Amino acid sequence: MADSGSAPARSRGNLPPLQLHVPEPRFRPGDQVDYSHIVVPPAGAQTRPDETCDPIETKPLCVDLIRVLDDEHRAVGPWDPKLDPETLRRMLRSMALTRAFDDRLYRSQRQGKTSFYMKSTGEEAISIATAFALDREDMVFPSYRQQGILIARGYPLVEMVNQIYSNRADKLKGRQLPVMYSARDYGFFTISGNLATQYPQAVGWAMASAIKGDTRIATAFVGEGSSAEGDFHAAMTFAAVYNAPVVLNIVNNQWAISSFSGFAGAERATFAARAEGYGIAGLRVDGNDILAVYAAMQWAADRARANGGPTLIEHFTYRAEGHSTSDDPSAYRSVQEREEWPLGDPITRLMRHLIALGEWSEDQHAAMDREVAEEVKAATKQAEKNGILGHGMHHPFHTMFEDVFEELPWHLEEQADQAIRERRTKFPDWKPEVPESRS
Ligand SMILES: Cc1ncc(C[n+]2csc(CCOP(=O)(O)OP(=O)(O)O)c2C)c(N)n1
Ligand SMILES: [Mg+2]
Repeated sequence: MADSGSAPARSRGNLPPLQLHVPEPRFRPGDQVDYSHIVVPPAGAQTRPDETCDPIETKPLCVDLIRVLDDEHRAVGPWDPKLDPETLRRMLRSMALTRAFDDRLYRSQRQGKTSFYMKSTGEEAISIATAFALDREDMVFPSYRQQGILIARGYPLVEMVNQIYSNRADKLKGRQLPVMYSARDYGFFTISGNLATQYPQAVGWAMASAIKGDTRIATAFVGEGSSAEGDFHAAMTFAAVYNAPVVLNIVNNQWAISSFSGFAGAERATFAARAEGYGIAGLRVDGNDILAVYAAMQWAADRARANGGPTLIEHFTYRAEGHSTSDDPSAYRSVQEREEWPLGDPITRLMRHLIALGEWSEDQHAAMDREVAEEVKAATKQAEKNGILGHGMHHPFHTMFEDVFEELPWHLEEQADQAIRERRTKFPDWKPEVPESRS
């Protein structure tokens, strides 16, 4: 038989056999984790070029780590955004509210009130700083871990819970996976489960904004794992070629479900370093330092507004919890990492900073935690009146076929009837909310 291309390996002369490198995380469950490979430069040591600089001037900032809060909890260096204490307290509260929301809704899933939930624990600074640094009119194209932006923009918590419970008040009519919010009036683009699609969408939106002569900019978020998607690179090319007014964020929380960041390229270069290849500005920032994130976001937003073009920001952080309620991280990583993460916890860091300024106290903090927990509890109780998973108080079954076509095409009409017939066979006691046949 002719050679099919699967002939056994053979040596040619003295050439070594070819090999692939398959990344392997440094530590697995039960290992003593050593963080010495994570370089944490001193806070305040990073230079801050002008927002209108040539992209190449940001090259050192793509491998460094922009940090503002130092070990004594002071804000130092040229990236200190010099925010007033009242703003800092509002940021602290938004982070605490986001964490309280996550904690309660996670428990709701365990109680069977929803099928699914995703926390952003440890990454709150990234969302909250973004919401504070951008204008309310700027458009956000988030991934599923930026609920903090919606919360900080004042979206009603009860609407979020209605969506998570897929109940009769869910504005998305139960058509989206829980946590995949959509809030046009809050500049929060529909979250998509198809990773990285938000990147080209954000760049397209930003280009349209420029074409229309508008002044609003766009921002997009992907996880470091999702940055391995083709959409990421297509978006980078468009953003660079047309100098789109967009801030492109990579949240490097070290993990993509059970895959460590090495599978997305972290062993080779920082994620921010990709900016240089596309000829755009790049920044790498301590994602657990809310002042550093705010300053980086503000810098990039100002640059975009001044027609300086796109910026790629890598937020270096750690996913403190499991990927979602369907995940058990103790199966693939060391459980101590969460406590030992060298860049600490973003809420604790801002709290200590405010205390060091004499603008906050442990007692005030404890009182705030109680307040935000009550606020979330009240929202969930209110949403529960509209129904929880499996209690039948969802949008009428037939509505799943509506709202796409002005008139339902014949094949969907058939599918709708078939679905209703199947449902009647499986659940003979089912009382349809509408006539059983649509015809
Ligand atoms: C295109 C696509 N591929 C794969 C998945 C399955 N998936 C959902 S979340 C996830 C991990 C993403 O990790 P990362 O981008 O680092 O974001 P993080 O969850 O850490 O915030 C994967 C692989 C998907 N939803 N879409
Ligand atoms: Mg990740």
